[in-house]
Amino acid sequence: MDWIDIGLGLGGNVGDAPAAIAEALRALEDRGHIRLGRVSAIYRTPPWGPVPQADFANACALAQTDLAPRDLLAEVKAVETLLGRAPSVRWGPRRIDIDILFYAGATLDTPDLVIPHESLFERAFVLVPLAEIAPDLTIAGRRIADAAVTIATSDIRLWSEEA
Ligand code: PH2
Ligand code: MG
Ligand code: MG
Repeated sequence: MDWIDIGLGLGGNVGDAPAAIAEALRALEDRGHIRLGRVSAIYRTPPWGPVPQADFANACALAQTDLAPRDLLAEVKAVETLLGRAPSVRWGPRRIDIDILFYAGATLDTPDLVIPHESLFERAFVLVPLAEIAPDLTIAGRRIADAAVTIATSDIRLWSEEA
């Protein structure tokens, strides 16, 4: 199989979240099925969704994989488990979450895997890091940098900045 361009979104808010993102990226690469390209900075983002919880660390990565979409999903889940992600409520706190944002130009709509990611364009915590590393990327006909300016991003900060 050829190497396919993909995008990953990473996030976490339990323990040292930036360290978890770094560890996850290292594990994905070490296991041999993902080659990392550009990786964004780590951002501090307010929790999105119905669950009140701590701020998240979020980042995005461009990469290539030799796995088919379903095998890639299994691979990112394996790395989540490796890092000690425990079962939690939907949208609840987690040590690490690794989401497939896009898989080349593929579209897939299944109960456990939707590509492109179904909430990509609603989430500043995805669009801001993705626009940093791939402003001209087009997903589902929309340029990422253009999509990023249509949503509220003022509460997203670099992790390294003071709160
Ligand atoms: N992930 C969630 C729920 N809410 N909020 C932010 N800021 N970042 C996330 O990664 C996140 C979230 C579950 O997927
Ligand atoms: Mg997620
Ligand atoms: Mg997920």
